[in-house]
Amino acid sequence: MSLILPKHTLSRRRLLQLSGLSGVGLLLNGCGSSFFSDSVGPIFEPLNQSLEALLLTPKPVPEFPISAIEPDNLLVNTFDFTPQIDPVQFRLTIDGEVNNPMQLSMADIQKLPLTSMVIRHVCVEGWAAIVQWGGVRLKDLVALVQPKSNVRYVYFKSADNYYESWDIASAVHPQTLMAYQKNGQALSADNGAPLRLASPIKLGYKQSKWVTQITLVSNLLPIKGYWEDKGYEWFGGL
Ligand SMILES: Nc1nc2c(c(=O)[nH]1)N[C@H]1C(S)=C(S)[C@@H](COP(=O)(O)O)O[C@H]1N2
Ligand SMILES: [Mo]
Repeated sequence: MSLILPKHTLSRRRLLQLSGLSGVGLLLNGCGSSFFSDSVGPIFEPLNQSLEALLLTPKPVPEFPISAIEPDNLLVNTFDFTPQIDPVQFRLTIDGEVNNPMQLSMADIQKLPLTSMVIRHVCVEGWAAIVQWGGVRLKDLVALVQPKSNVRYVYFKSADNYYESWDIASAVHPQTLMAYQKNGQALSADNGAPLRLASPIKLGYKQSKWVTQITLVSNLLPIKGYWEDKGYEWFGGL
């Protein structure tokens, strides 16, 4: 498999073991490293003290039943062009102030636990839609790369030159996903395939499509986001 880890290598079996654990267990189970072999031990250790405190307090946003999905209401909102990305060639880079930077294929990502949620997507241009998103919790990806304790922000780079930045607490919220499914089907190119952000706690413009790189940092740069740098509010909370 093509999971690339500079220091540690996850076998397919280890990834499957990992996928059987709940997200909370993955991050907070401090005795995990004695249970698993040394090669995967680090990913079962706590993220770190300061990030754990954030994980204990997130408020879950109420979700909708499947019957509430509004399949026609999610308008495609793309400002530049729609990148056509080969899902087999695609690699998601996760780097920055982390101990284990990684490049993950879609096959790697799809071995991690799948979370599905029905939430409202809200665009500041005046429309909203109830959508089902399926994907991997961003916090599970963050745990894999072992962020350093000073990490406070996350940058997202997209294949259409769009870019975004989020606070770490919102990024590791249990309902913040890197989604590869919409309304029960594989994500389309228009909606951000192969991988996009989806979260009920942020406005539409924060939810980058075609994400190719996730970078964890301790400080925000002067460049914050495609719309933020044109005057939109940075936090973009819902
Ligand atoms: N890379 C990228 N991500 C993006 C955009 C974009 O133009 N490029 N548009 C944003 C806006 S304003 C919204 S409302 C949603 C729309 O998602 P959709 O096109 O899947 O409905 O994507 C967001 N993410
Ligand atoms: Mo939007």
